[in-house]
Amino acid sequence: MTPTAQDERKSRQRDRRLPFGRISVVGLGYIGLPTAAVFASRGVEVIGVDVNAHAVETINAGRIHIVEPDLDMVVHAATLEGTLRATTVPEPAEAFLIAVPTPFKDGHEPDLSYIEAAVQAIAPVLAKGNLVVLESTSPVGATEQMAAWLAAARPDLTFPQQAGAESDIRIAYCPERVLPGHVLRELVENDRVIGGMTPRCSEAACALYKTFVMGECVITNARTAEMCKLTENAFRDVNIAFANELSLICDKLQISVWELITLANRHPRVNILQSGPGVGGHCIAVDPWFIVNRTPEEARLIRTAREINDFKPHWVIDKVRAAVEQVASARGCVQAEITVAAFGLTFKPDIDDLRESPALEIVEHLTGSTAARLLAVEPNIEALPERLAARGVTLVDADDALREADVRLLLVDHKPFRASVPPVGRGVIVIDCKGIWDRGGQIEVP
Ligand code: SAJ
Repeated sequence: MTPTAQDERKSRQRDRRLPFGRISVVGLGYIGLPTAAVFASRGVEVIGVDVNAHAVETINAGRIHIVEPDLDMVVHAATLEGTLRATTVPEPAEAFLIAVPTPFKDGHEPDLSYIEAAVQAIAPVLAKGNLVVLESTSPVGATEQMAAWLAAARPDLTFPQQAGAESDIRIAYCPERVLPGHVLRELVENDRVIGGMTPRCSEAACALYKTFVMGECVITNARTAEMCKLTENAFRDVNIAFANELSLICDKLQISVWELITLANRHPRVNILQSGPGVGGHCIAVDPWFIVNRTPEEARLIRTAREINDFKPHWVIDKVRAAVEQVASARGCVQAEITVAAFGLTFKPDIDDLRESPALEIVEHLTGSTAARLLAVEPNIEALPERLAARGVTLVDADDALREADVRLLLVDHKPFRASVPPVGRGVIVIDCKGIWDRGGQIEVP
């Protein structure tokens, strides 16, 4: 950056009275990078930290290593402007935001090792007056645990659990709540829940987020903020499980679940979500387990919802296998002569993200559980992931799949699939998990 650009930025910061001159975002993934970029776009100097050297290089070159609409432009502009810089080694800053993964281990035990590693990385550069905010979706108590790790690493500083409002370091939990695919808009527009370890911690975090948040910044304590994030995703999971359970019931009772939900939702106080092939992504299928793990006796509904949603792909697989058998026996041929085409592989419509996708899981499982030939149609990717390609699945376009398939398996309601209902030839079976080609569920056209 030229001195002139730097001077201009500094004077802009002064003009707008930004509460923090330099912040550091630790973890430059699906949440950390957009957050860093949005802060930087408001004139804040942002140091992004990530252990992945490739990600760091890519960002410093003004490009991105993840998929999110418009993020490339914001990152490009911020690196050009000099407000965003990435590094693998933390540097001093006034505020640190931690946005690292929190997966679970065996037995759905939350894995906080990425948070612990981030804490150990920033501890040496922490200074009196700094704010540390945890954004990662976390089990209740994680913020207190983070504060304890920091206190152990820096006995020369005081923390809220020791010094209350007078602590040297302020600590808060502030969960991200943005929808993949709409991250840049939702980061700015959504309300933010801010749970400081003390009211002064909350105030500091609130001032930080107000740099770009147009929604309301609502203050609570750290535990409630942690539980709030888990509750939002568990609520959605339970509601989808309700729809998925209805889809099994309706299949048995020969009722269209799609028509049923549409009709029930006409009631002014009923709002059922949609059934599908299962629940995917890295949030809704994971976060409810953080509640179940901490309170297994109490979280019975939340656990059951998880089990129902995890069961749904297996139910779909059985449907496909039964359909293959049915077509083969009607034709008097072997199953290897039957073609199944799967429409959609991503974890939800109109994205290219295959991670934790029930559609992908179904197709992969089918490669080992049916002799039928398998085709896949996925308009949002260029090539099949190795785990499908190596097992004989072929990526084709929708027209070829429609022409060749004896069993049409609609898994994701991508826009091109929603555009029209393809005519069904004699003897073809349609298994529509999203109710866009077959509002009556599974039907056989004689
Ligand atoms: N799904 C259904 N039926 C529905 C809606 C969704 O089967 O009616 C399925 C989707 O196909 C997908 C899964 O659920 O497989 C999850 O998709 P989603 O769009 O519900 O959620 P995510 O995982 O993309 O994002 C969620 C959001 N949480 C809520 O809406 C409460 C987002 O706001 C969170 O920030 C995000 O999790 C997160 O990072 O925690």
